[in-house]
Amino acid sequence: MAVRGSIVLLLLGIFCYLPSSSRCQGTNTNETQAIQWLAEYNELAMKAYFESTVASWSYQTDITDQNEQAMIDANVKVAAFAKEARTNASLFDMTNFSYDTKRQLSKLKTIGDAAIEDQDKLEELNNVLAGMESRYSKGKVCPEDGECLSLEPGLTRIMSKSRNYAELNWAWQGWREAVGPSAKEDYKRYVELKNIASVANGYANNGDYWKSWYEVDDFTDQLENLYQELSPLYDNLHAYVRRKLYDIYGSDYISLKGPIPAHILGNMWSQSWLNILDLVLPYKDASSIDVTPVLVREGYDARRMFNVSDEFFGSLGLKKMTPEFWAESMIEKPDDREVVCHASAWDFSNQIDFRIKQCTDITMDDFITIHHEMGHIEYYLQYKDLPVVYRGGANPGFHEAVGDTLALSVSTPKHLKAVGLLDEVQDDYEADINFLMSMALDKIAFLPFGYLMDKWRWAVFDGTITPENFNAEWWKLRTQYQGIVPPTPRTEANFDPAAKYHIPSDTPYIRYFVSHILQFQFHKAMCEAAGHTGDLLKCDVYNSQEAGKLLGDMLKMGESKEWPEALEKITGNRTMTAQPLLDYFQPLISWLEEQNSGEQLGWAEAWTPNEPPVWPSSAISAHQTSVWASVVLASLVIFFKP
Ligand code: KAF
Ligand code: ZN
Repeated sequence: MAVRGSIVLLLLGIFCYLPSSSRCQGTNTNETQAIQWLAEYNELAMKAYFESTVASWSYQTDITDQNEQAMIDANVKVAAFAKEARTNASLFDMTNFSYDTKRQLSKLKTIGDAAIEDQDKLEELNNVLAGMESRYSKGKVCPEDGECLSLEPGLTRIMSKSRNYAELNWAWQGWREAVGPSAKEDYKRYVELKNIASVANGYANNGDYWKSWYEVDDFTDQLENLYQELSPLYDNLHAYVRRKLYDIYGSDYISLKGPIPAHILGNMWSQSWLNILDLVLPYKDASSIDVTPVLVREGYDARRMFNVSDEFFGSLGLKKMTPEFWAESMIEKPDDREVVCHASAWDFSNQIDFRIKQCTDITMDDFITIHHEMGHIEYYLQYKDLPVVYRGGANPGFHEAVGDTLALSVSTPKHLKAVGLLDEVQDDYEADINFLMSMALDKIAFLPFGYLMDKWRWAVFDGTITPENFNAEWWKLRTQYQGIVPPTPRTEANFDPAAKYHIPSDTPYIRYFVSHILQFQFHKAMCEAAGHTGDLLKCDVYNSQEAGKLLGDMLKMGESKEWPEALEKITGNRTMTAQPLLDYFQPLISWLEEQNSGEQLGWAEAWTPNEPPVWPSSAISAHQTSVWASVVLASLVIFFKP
């Protein structure tokens, strides 16, 4: 195979005299040769991407200087490979080629960071990226006494479990102090270098390049329309939760007309509010829907949680995880080395090796994340026989939606009871509202965050937001869209965007917003295929081969067609629509509207919460002791005054 491919290239070279010069570009009209060259490219690409993925895996599961350098070297090497492939793909005149040959060749002409001409700059970008990722992953917050805490599991547990305003503030601010300011200089350079790469790929800036992956001109208009359609639902959830938090934390910290302090919503970024379900549960007497206590009580470990998820995929007739997957994945946080804990799913491009890396904690949150990650692996397994250029989601949002779609079935109380993760379940209106509230705290609360992350980055890349106002503009968006405020004032000495993994790790985020729309469209379609009737919120596609086939057939397409085609294949519809999501939540929407009568929706009031007390309490008692000492001293002075 390698020899034949080389002959084709050699012939092209002789024909053009100078194989990679612009004189040769677009001169070969022979589609058979193009197809042959693509097959050759595919074999080489599998090997090249395997090598660089191995290096990245080694680094992310064992952050050392040596592994970092090996990864950078491998990235530079694979960039040279991508560049050469682009040059060779450009030799063809595709005008009369079939849709498929054209699509494959076109994909090879856009090469991401590899487009940076200057080798030093390419290496510099890789260095900047590795530095940002490792500083984020190694970030720790140290209490005055006791062990330092990393994000997973230490700080995450505090954010989800603590109801102490000051302690939450300690973890929230501590994390931002630990990983924010030190990322700023690198991030400035990162923006410059990413823009250089994107311009070299033919885009105005890196934001435009990221948007181009969605292959539709009006992508941002579509998003804005979806957002507008959903914001009334968010506003209602926000007002309801704000009232409950007001009842708990009081008027020092909550205004009923203003934004909510960002640190009391159960999550480091206020992106999911599921962890404060107990504070806002509509009907206290209905049966519990939190599986965390059961997971702990029943002695679940990471492997057993992964098995439950794998079994669900299998029940649909979808592909199960492979022996290599179980042998090589990292599903627990090692205690003998630094790793990148943020969950991810890996395709080593060799059609055999697929892995998950996750620092699993025994919680409901992580149980759902396992399904999310396995959804990525399922996609990989379904499209593994396509050419490498087509091994990706129909768009990035599709990739993010697969596992979440199945998790919509898994999360239903009836399903959780059936697999022994809930003790008892009620089946009445109150139980439905409690359940929908838990889903809304996860899915609806997420929407504005999912939208604003890349709104901020698009503006950074196009120069509308500059380093002088990185943090101020970040908080403008956080307040405008999420209706939250920082617990204490922020300045440009802070760099809070860097406290969210996807910013220092160069991972686009709009995919998750798209996914939150798509997963309800997929869920509805699969429920219909499974013969489900009645409320969408009750649907569980467990064991349905029909639902599995519907999904699997779409996944098998990879990115060989534009996404509207993939969407049509599974839903019969070519457009993103919020309707299935709105249908799913309809009972809760009506309930919230009723609860909020007399409540002022929105957060128009310019308001900031009072300063939290000092934490930990030892510091408070030290402070209080000195206050008491002064009082006693003053009394003595008065008493003994002659
Ligand atoms: C998703 C679902 C529910 C709630 C919230 C989210 C958003 C988001 C978050 O903020 O936590 N979720 C994740 O980041 C899950 C990790 C991942 O699976 O999306 C992971 C992120 C990642 C990590 C390293 C490099 C690139 C991306 N994505 C993948 O592993 C992945 C992405 C595309 C294809 C295949 C795998
Ligand atoms: Zn994901």
